[in-house]
Amino acid sequence: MKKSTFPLVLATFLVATAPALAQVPNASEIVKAANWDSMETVTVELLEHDFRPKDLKLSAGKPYRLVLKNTGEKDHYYTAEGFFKSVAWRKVQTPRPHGGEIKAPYFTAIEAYKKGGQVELFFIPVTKGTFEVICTIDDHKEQGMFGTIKVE
Ligand SMILES: [Cu+2]
Repeated sequence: MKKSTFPLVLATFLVATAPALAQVPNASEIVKAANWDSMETVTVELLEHDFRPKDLKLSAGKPYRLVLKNTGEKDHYYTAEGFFKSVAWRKVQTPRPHGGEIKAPYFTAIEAYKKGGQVELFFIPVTKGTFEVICTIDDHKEQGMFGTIKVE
């Protein structure tokens, strides 16, 4: 009985995850065409065990700088894989003057180190919807490190 239902379960899983595997196809054109002078900065604090604020509301087509600042005593992740694959990425950077930047088609997880670690995400939301964000370390999600990013 269990054996015969397995392929169906697997097929459902593949269908459900398929859209999340795609990335924004024309991301570089979207990034190039955007007016980055109108960029809005949104800051999220990571600490034990919370994201502040927990829920973000962003506008599709608008350039953002999302600052993730870990003010806690432990390392924390800001993992929003579905969201990260649904935006046009410009870059991810750590602050000047001693930081650096990374450009990639998309990211799957972002970590900010304890006691002041800061990572800045530059992107334009493309796909509308509500995406989950969690910290994947130990039981941090169960302790309260979860939230949503809503794109309208
Ligand atoms: Cu955490």
